[in-house]
Amino acid sequence: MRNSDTIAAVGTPPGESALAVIRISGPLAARFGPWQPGVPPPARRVVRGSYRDRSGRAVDDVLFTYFAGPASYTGEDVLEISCHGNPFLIHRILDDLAERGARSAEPGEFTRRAFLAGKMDLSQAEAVMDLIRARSDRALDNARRLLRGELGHRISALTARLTGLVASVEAYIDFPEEDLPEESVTHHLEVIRAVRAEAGRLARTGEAGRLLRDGVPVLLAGVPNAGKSSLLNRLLGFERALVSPEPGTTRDFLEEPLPLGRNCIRIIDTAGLGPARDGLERSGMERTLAKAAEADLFLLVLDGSLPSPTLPAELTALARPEKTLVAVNKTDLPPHPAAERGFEGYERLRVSALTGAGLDALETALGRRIALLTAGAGEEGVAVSQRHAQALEAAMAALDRAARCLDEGEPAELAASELREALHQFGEIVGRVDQEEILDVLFSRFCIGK
Ligand SMILES: Nc1nc2c(ncn2[C@@H]2O[C@H](COP(=O)(O)OP(=O)(O)OP(=O)(O)O)[C@@H](O)[C@H]2O)c(=O)[nH]1
Ligand SMILES: [Mg+2]
Repeated sequence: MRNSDTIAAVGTPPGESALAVIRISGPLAARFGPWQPGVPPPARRVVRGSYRDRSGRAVDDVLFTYFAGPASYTGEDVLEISCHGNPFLIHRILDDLAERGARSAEPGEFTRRAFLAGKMDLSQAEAVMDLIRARSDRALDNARRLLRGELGHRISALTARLTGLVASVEAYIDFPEEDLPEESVTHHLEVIRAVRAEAGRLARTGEAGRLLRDGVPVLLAGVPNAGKSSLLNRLLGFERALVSPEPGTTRDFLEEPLPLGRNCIRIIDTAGLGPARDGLERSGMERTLAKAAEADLFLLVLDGSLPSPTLPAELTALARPEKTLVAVNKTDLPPHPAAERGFEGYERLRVSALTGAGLDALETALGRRIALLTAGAGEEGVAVSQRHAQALEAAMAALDRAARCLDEGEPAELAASELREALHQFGEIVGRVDQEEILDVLFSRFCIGK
């Protein structure tokens, strides 16, 4: 641990702002306030004063808030300085702090210290980042539940049950000549099944967790000129994509976040799919198909004034009716009698990107599909991350192996070692496993100042 040093960083975004907050954590924190040397600073009280640099010059009128460790975010002495949000001023203060022994913090270093001080478990530390990055109400709710430690509590309950089980299985290791009695094997298997079922319920929320955190990817697809980019612009409410009467306008895909009710989607505009006239257009179409493989929801856009098109089989194989809405566009024009042929079994909506007709109904339908995709999060109360889901699945596999060992009368130590592996995996979720690399990877994704 490197916690003997003092770190400093600005916790507010770069650029001009009314206010900026500089955060300092470590043994030197109190030194940068306006207090007389030797007098303990008042904790958790806002004090107005001048930030004076090492030569005693007043740099800015600021507010100081001091938190005496361990009752602080990091568990160490922390000083927060609210200054004016001028980038030069902030630099001047940070430079001065560095000169006086408070080095620049690395990304996530404040939260890392909070974790190492036992202020929060790893799932809560990750939730800090989820909370900052949440792009929708539901993602925020989930981050708040994780931050309160709900996942940690459930993992602790599982860990407690499994620890009891390991103890009772290990009691037989020293007596290899004795088999585990039948009724205790039955009981052990029951506990394993129950723990596995709970781990499985949590693991299954990983999919909803991914969609909540990243936003549901919704792919706009169709033949050239159907009006995909026009529809994207309409849904976003601004002219994000180029639109033109020329087919083949969009070549590269475009992606934008779009809040939809309490959720957020990532809407992706793509190159139209049809006979390519040149290499560039062909590359665009290849990109569309590659993106299609990652999409969770499709919005197939048809031109209602033309006969219904035939789309490439690679696309229709992915855009199954349960993952797709068909938007029959250009309904402001006279409809073509064969416009709606094909696409049986697909939910269809009639829209006009030009006039905006049918857009509300389209948004409602999208919202309904997204609610279905992310329903798992609501049922379990909390949606785990991919990292958590992987650990849960590894734990489930170890529990299966442990159950097989017990069932087949294998030596007790084999079952015990599998159960320990499951415990280890649960430990990784909350961070009871002390592994520097995991921490390095996790906290490097944070922003500086967190
Ligand atoms: N009348 C009418 N015209 C539309 C509508 N939506 C789009 N258009 C027109 O159709 C043409 C093609 O629109 P785009 O949005 O560029 O179509 P696209 O599907 O993105 O086309 P590519 O990028 O070439 O694949 C433009 O001239 C649009 O103005 C609509 O609802 N009604
Ligand atoms: Mg386009």
